[in-house]
Amino acid sequence: MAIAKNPDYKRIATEEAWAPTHIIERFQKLVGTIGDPGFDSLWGFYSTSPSQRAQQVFARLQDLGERRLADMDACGIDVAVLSLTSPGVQCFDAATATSLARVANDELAEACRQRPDRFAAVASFGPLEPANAAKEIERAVSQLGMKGAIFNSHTHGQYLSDPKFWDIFAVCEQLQVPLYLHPQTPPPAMIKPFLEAGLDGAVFGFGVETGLHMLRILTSGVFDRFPKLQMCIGHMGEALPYWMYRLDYMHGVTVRSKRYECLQPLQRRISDYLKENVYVTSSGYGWEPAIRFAQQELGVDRVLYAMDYPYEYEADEVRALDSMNIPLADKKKFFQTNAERIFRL
Ligand code: 1DF
Ligand code: MN
Repeated sequence: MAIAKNPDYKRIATEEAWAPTHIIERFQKLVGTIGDPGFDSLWGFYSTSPSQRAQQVFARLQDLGERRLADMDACGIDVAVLSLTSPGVQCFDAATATSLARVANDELAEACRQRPDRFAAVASFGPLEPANAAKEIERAVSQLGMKGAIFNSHTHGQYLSDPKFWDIFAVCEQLQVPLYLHPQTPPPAMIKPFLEAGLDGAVFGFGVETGLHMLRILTSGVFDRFPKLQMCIGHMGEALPYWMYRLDYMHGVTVRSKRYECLQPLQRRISDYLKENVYVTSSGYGWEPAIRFAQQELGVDRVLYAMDYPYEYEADEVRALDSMNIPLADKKKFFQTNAERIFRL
């Protein structure tokens, strides 16, 4: 049975994946050619597996019309904040990534213009050309009306903690739009023990890789340099909220011991940045205890809803979150008003 609209709040889902056919075809051609076993595992599966999961994800990803709207209606989702699916343009060479990001952003913005009542979007960019990436984010936000930017963790094994990428943080801070750190598979240097156990994907590898990336950004001093920058991470913060106490303690003692040249003192604690510069979405988490923990430790203004369509399309999860035992005012923040404020919908 379809989930009805809720009279008290809109449901805004904030990590919803899309991919145009031409980019999926490029993914298919890239499998086995770029020396990235994670990419091969992920896109080898989705583009060739006869399983129902792969077939359904594959079809749903490519739809920005009736099918997607019907699926949103069936689960009571009022608005989807869309993005190009992982790894986005980051599996391509630098120049291809820059030009494909522009094309994908134009396509996604057009879909949002068709259905401004149902769709909003965040912009892709090619991190390996940081100046062009910043220009594209600026264009996407100020000319296309996109609501922020998104990247899918490492780019050919590189992390945005490296200052050569910091133009990207600068433009997001300056435009006052959120920068969403979305998962992808661990890079070649990390993936072997994950892959040999079948744990490289969304089950665990994604979270480890993405939590690591967020932590590298935090410890590199990005938020001391860009104190107004706001980032988003999915999957209830990729486990980082649960780590906060230990991160504060061990990061603190490690820095004070001067053990690593690369680990310099920060102005605030790790947990302070997580509470003041990071939003957490519930993608892939139909689980009240985790959401309540994040709300308690980060604040109810920092935790917002995401479904992770089409990778996690479960009406029962919407029902479970709808019936969370929290004040209605907090539920409205979770489903609606936090997203409206952060993405300026
Ligand atoms: C999967 C999950 C794939 C997520 C995704 O993009 C993705 C998956 C390719 O289950 O294979 O975005 N996710 O965010 O959990
Ligand atoms: Mn996702």
